[in-house]
Amino acid sequence: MTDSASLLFGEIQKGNYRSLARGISYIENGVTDFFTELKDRPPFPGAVIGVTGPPGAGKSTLVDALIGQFVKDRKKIAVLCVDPSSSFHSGALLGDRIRMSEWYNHPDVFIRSLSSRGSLGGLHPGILSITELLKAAGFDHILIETVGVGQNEIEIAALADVTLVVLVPEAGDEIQTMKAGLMEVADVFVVNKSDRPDADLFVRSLRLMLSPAMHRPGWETAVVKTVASQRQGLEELMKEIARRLAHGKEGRRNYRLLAERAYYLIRERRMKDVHMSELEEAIVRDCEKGVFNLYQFVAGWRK
Ligand SMILES: Nc1nc2c(ncn2[C@@H]2O[C@H](COP(=O)(O)OP(=O)(O)OP(=O)(O)O)[C@@H](O)[C@H]2O)c(=O)[nH]1
Ligand SMILES: [Mg+2]
Repeated sequence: MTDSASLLFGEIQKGNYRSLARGISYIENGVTDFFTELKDRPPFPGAVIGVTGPPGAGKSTLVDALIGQFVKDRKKIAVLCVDPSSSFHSGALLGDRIRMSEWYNHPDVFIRSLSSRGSLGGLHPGILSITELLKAAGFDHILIETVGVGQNEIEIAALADVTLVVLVPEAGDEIQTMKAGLMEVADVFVVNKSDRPDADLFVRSLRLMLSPAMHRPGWETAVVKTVASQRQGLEELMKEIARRLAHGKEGRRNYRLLAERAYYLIRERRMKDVHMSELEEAIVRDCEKGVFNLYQFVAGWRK
């Protein structure tokens, strides 16, 4: 596999989209993680922009609008859409849900749906390597859309150089109980659907809520109003994204981010040969033998 992986990687670096699609499938299916290929190269440029937020907040509409802006700036854009609600290979179905069809055939745009693999939800464990592959293919920006439920938004923030959390004005009550996690991961809060009443009120209470955090060093969360469906507020949002990408995360926040990525990758590599189906089969065998002790089972696994 190593030889063919490196050949495939070479094709991907030349910008061959078919090879890229194949490479991503290889990572998704655990055929290879391109570790060797990625290890021996200087880091690629290319920035990851995470877009997360509650279901229906307008993430896809916003991503669609952002693609337009980036393409206008002559950037190459890749989009990964992650659907945590469906595990296994529902990629084709997912395609219908995203409203980005006008970009599917654009030469500078690559769109791919990913399912989350683990039965406990969360992002696909190979997603970090997939973003590296996209960088290798020469994409300037990689947008990752994921619904902010469970652990997703925390994981996405570890992968992303800039994290946009998309909210809607109706989230007025929600905001009081908003998970601390969501507050911490946001570099930019996008208040979408600002054509709705109470948008300004919502922005004010959001800013009020953020103000104590703002006094912490390295902490500066922007709030931007948009109407994604009408392409409004995009210039300001683009400016905020560019500003954050130019500065990078500051000091300790950057090291923390890298530590989280390292943790993610180490976990992925360590868990590589642990498969749910194999565990289940072994458990069935043990249970049929008599009393089952989970700890004994784990202690004895692949010893
Ligand atoms: N009024 C209004 N509607 C919007 C706006 N942006 C998006 N919508 C609509 O909101 C609905 C949901 O938009 P999506 O972009 O699919 O939202 P999403 O967050 O990607 O949804 P999921 O991926 O299912 O979580 C669609 O009907 C959009 O047309 C906006 O700024 N104003
Ligand atoms: Mg969507």
